Amino acid sequence: MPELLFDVEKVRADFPILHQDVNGQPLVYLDSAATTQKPNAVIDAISDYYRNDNSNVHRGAHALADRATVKFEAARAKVAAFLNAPDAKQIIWTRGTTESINLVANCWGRSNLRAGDRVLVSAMEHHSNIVPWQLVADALGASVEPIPVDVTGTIDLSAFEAMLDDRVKMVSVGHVSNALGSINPVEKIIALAHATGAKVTVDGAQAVSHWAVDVQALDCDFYAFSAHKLFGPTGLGVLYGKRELLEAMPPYQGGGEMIETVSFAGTTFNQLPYKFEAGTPDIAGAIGFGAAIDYLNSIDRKAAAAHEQALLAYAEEKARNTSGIKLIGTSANKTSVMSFILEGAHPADVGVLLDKQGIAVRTGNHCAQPIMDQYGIPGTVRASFSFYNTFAEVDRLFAAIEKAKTFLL
Ligand code: 7TS
Repeated sequence: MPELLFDVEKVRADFPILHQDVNGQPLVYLDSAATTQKPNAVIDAISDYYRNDNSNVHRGAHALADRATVKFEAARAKVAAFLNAPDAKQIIWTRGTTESINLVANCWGRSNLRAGDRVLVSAMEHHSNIVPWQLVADALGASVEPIPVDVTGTIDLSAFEAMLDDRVKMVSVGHVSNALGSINPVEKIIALAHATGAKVTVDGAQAVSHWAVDVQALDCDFYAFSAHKLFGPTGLGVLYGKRELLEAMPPYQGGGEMIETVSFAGTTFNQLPYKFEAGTPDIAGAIGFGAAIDYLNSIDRKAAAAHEQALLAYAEEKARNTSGIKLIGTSANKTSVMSFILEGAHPADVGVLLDKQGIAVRTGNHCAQPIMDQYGIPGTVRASFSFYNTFAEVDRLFAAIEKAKTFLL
């Protein structure tokens, strides 16, 4: 087993859910790409908020409303600092990555795309970075086209460059593929797209939990992610956008909070970010997410990332030495996602047999059907590792795979 460079037992103590038995065995949670587990700090922040501060934000002239508003806006400022965004006003709360991308597709897309325009997405996008663009493009007579991905799961940059022309108005790509783990060269994609006048949306759902993303260094136009994949609660997401683009975009959901004045003669809209936040937001979620960011800032993130990479290398080495396993997604640059098939067995059956041994993985097409079709498979078994996983858990996974093989092959 590789040498430990990160105090994994110390961080595991912060995650209460990890300490339980499932089907009579200690839980091995290898599904962090679907959602990460939550540290005590997040669980406590949410319960403290409901115990002590619960109130609606921005509208009450009383102490609880003030406290709730201060904590809610402090969380937004924490996200801005986390992404190195120039201003917290450029951080819009949404329900998740999916809603963030739908917001860009509707608010930016409907006012900027015309018939004949092209939107490029990679062939390995999550459905939530394909379908919102298709809905808007279909309504406007624009097209959504896939950027080719090679057999290792790596974007073909020269093919991408060849696709660019002045009809390409938006390039929307994942920072990291959820199905394969490939880290996409978004810096290069952004520079190439900007050179031909296209805007770039980055789906950061699978990136933010692994390293510090700097939206100004990237120079992306929009960046989307979900709190629940970053140790925070479900039901909350983030959209960062460049100020001039956000200012120019009309809102797509109307209601309270997003307006300045309402009359039947005409309505004017609130300033950023509230223009895009109709209705009562997920206040407890935002406050819980603020605690998640504080938690992340309290650990050595570089050591955590090195630990995740060591887990991946250890697991993939074992996979290469296990008969019947075929790795799907072997790009040179990957996050700690190991997707594989067991030849001769359906991924869903493998998943059930692993679960029976206390091991949680995800099986299926991972909401990335086009790339599964490209591989000619219905789906994979995906083990995704976070910094709270151990080498012993990787050993448990492979012992469980050997046992599953005796039933399946
Ligand atoms: N984009 C990527 C790259 C994702 O991995 C996901 C969720 C989404 C968008 C959508 O995020 P949501 O929070 O709005 O649902 N991915 C996964 C997954 O891999 N397993 O479960 C959810």
